[in-house]
Amino acid sequence: PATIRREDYTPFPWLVTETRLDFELGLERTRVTATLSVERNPDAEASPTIRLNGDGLELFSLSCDGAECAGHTMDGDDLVVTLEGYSHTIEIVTEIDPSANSQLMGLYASNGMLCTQCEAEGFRRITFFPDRPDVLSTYTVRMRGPKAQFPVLLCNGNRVETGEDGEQHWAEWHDPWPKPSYLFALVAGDLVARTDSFTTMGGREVELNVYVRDGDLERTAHAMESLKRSMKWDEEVFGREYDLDLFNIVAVSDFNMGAMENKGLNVFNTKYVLADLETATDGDFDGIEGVIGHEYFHNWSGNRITCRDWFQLSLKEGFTVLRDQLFSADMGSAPVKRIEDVRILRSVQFPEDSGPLAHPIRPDSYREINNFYTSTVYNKGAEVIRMMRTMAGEERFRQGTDLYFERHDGEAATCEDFVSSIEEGAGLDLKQFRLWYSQAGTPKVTAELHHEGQTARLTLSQDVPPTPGQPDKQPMPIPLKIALFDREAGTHSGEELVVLDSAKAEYEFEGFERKPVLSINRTFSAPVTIERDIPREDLVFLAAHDDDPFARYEAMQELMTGHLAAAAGGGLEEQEREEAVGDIAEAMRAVLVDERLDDLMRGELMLLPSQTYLAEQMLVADPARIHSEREQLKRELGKRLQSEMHRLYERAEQLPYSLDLAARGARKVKTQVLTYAAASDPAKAVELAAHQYDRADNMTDRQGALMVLAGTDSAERTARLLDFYNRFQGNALVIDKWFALQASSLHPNAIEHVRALAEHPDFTLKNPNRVRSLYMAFAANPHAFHAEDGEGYRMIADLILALDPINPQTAARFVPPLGRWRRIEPGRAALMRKQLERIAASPKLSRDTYEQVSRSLG
Ligand code: BAL
Ligand code: ZN
Repeated sequence: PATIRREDYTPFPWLVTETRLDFELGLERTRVTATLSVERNPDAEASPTIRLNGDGLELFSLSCDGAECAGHTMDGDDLVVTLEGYSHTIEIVTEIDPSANSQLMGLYASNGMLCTQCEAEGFRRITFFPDRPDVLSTYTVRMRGPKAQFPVLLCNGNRVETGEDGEQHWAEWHDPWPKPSYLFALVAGDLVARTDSFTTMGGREVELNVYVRDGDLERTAHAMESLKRSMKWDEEVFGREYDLDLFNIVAVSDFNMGAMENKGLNVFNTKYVLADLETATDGDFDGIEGVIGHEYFHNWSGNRITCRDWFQLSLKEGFTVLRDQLFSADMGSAPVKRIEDVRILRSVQFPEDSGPLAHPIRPDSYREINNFYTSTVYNKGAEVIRMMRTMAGEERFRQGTDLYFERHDGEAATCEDFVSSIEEGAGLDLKQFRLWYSQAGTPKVTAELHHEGQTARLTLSQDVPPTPGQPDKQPMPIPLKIALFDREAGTHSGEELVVLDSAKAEYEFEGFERKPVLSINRTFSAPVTIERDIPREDLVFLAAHDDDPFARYEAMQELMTGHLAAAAGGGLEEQEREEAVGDIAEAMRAVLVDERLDDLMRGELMLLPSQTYLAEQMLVADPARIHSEREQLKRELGKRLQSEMHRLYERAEQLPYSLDLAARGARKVKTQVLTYAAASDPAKAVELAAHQYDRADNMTDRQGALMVLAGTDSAERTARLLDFYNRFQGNALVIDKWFALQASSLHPNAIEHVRALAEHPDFTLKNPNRVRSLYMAFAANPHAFHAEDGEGYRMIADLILALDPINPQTAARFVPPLGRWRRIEPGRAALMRKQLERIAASPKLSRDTYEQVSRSLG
């Protein structure tokens, strides 16, 4: 497949001023008539032809200005039409079979309804069109179909006309906002809606609908409340007002992504819409609020201002992730939200950045754009913009974003446009900062603190590691919030922001009688790793005293990571181990009994670093050793802190269910205590977990208990798994949990369980949520995935080969776990590589999977 390069961008020679689409709807046969009004683009080089992208389309008929076209050819899947004059009307008729569309890109059938997914290049599977984000057009869409089958007909914008004609009915929609084809959406089906309204700051009354299948309506209240909160928040914090009289959300169960921000008609994975206390965990509630916010915020950062080309994806995604993170922080616990965001970054993006698939947040080339909807583009992209905000301060950053929205409204813009706007609006010099857009790799900052007389001297140096195609890197500006603590007083005299913009720099701080304790990268002000030689007692001090909650969490993590990496890496003398575990236990004891801490934060501080994060600390990791050391630490902590944990559990158990932060915190620490008990006293853990399961009046408690039971070899495990299945049979999202709990369990036979579950009648390769619930959970379960004989790798490779012909986009998402082979010990690395080679040898790989596998082997 051809490589597409950022530097080759040229504007499209034609403007598509109006697009009219007529759909004759049917699950198995939908006829699409597209009428495009085109005229020459004065800002582009003239062309004698217009290229209309297609993907697997059959051309039924074609006309230009009501007559035969001067000429046309097929170039691969694209239709190239000769046009001689300045402006023309092209009419194209295609026919598609939505029921055969298992890729879930373009127009497809899901449970008897029709829906679309067009980002990035799905529109070309509906009709021939210049399917690129810089071609903006005004759409009028008429759809017609059997009323009984498709009582609800939805599209972008406003409904302007409806009518009936025997058993058929039709609706016409008009979207006044010019948009790229990737934001087109159509839904037709038997749906019901929760309806509400929102009055914007300018007084516009907006009708809000959340459409779901009959029976799901009761589970849409949280989604609707989240939507209203998002609309209000965006007005207050970013000054952004909604711009149509209608905002529709539709939930579909077969969906590749989380959701999609189509103009005025967001299409959502049911996972991010449906929730009630019996079927959704606290995490699910948060996920819904975050994703509803994210898609809504795209209306400005994505739709009103879109991307010039797909290399600019982070322009809308990085910025919108930052916006959703800030929104969620304002709606709940800001410190806990920050910790969760950093945990995702470190467990998904850092490994991406240090592996064969590393790429800058604004990539330079791709073969399949679907492969670049990555944690780097999204999460690191958000961190990069967050750094600008940190350097500018909130107020000046807002001036920057105001300027961006004002200057580029209605345009297809670039990352450079965004940076220039922030630079000018916020009054920052971002010349060197632009390197964050072009250089891949997680910078490593080394910090050394010396003390002499009254002076503390901090030496910082940075190293941006080589990544594929980028052997040499330049130093980047790295904003680091720091504080120097007096170890006796337990306080510091103020936080400072230093911006390290050279390979090495020294900073002096006066007035320190004793060597202070350094707290660095507070709030995770920069997406870097920090290397420092810090005594364990200083980490214990920070874990108890740091007033920045993130830094306190970080100190706990560093304390545990230092020990586990040393233990799994080279082995430890018994005495060293004893001392390290003793220090960790004391720090954890302080966390368990600290009355100033809320339980949500306590739950964070109790978390052990993940295996992925630990593996990331090592040049070459042995997953089995990391797993056993981590389990051993859990066991030790569980034993040593048994009575503190018991008291915590008993206290937490008293709180009745509510969605307030205290009750959520209580649920979080309860399950944490169970995980420690499972390691230190399995019989007791089984008893407690079974009790928690049986008494549960909410999914958070029930799932937490079942997760712990799933890792045990007990009769209680079997009974509760069966109960869970029977209780929720028919509820797809909860049955997804049932699959995932078993695939991610600590049970020694997890791999056999996954093999058996793949044969379960409820398992299907056709539904991405189900596939992910079984196999993503499995690939993220190190002790099962990294089975010594390579069976886990073989199973993932088998899945990729089976799924690729059905849904290549989802199949390719399973390649990265195998692509980590260079960072795994040689025996397993060879087995991982062998599976990648086996996939590569398959004669008919999709462009998606081919690209990921070849980069991973590269
Ligand atoms: N634009 C794809 C889905 C999302 O990021 O919102
Ligand atoms: Zn997005």
